[in-house]
Amino acid sequence: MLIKSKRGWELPDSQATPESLFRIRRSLIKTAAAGPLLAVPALTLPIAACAEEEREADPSAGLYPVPRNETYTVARDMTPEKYATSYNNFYEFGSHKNIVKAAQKLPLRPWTVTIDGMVEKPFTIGIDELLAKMPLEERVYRHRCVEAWAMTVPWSGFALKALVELARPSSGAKYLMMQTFKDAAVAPGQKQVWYPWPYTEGLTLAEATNELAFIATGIYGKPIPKQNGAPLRLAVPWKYGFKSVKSIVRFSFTDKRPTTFWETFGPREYGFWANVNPDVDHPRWSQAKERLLGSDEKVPTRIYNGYGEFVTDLYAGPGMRGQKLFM
Ligand SMILES: Nc1nc2c(c(=O)[nH]1)N[C@H]1C(S)=C(S)[C@@H](COP(=O)(O)O)O[C@H]1N2
Ligand SMILES: [Mo]
Repeated sequence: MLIKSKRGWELPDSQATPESLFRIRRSLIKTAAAGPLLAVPALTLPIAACAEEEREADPSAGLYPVPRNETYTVARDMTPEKYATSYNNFYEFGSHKNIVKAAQKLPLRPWTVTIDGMVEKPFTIGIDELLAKMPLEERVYRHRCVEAWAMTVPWSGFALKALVELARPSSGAKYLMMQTFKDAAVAPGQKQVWYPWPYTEGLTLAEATNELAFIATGIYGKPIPKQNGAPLRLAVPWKYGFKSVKSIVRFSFTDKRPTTFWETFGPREYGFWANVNPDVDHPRWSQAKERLLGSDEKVPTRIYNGYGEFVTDLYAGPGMRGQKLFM
């Protein structure tokens, strides 16, 4: 059979994915023969089938829609809602794109967020109390996955800076670490022991307080669906999508750079900074173009995903010399 060799951006997403570090996985499965890894393959676990109309009502529904902040405009069509809410990356619920049903197991309440580390006084706050304190607005942002698919969506939520101010970090804090919940009874993907759960991400404090850094609590004028990271997820549109950690339960301030989920899993391919740059290829594919969800049109990718005017200065200092800013 003749196999046409494809450019990276022509690869189906199933190939152009972090999960295609299959070598590691295979060798683990081999060594674990007949062990728990094989006995409980995540994809065959029963998942809670749940039709749209049966879905749990979101207690925050009354808060939306919220006024749009027109500072952030995007010169391309909005992705139709059905694509943005049905083609997802959420490895806790499966290492493929079709995780909507599995994600319905995620409980919306009670949901608490812990703010700790280098802060004046650590505290835990319920999501509804947090939502009541934060200035909610809508922002239309581009989203660029490292796998080379992209979308344009209206997020609702609040500036991450507002949460940093609420947290009152001490002067020595340099980074903000953010973590997803950990509960393998809810998220069968977390039984895949070769991943470094819980999903962890981080930003410098300068990045976290940049005006673009956003905590999304809604999408398309409604509460954010479970598959998109309910009840709160990060949106940092100048970085590859994997930085935008979902279903956050912990914000921790620290003076040490956090080691992140994908960086731990595949350090040769995924770094801490992960800023979008069409000229810096992924080791296994080109980043020059992106595929728009819905139309499947291929369009050129832009430096910092089109947000250079907001973020270029973050990376200009001498401290950035030698940093791998684009992987
Ligand atoms: N906890 C968690 N957060 C996550 C992921 C994940 O697997 N788990 N995937 C990331 C990746 S790779 C992308 S592209 C976006 C996808 O967000 P979406 O499904 O809302 O489009 O979520 C990011 N946040
Ligand atoms: Mo991604």
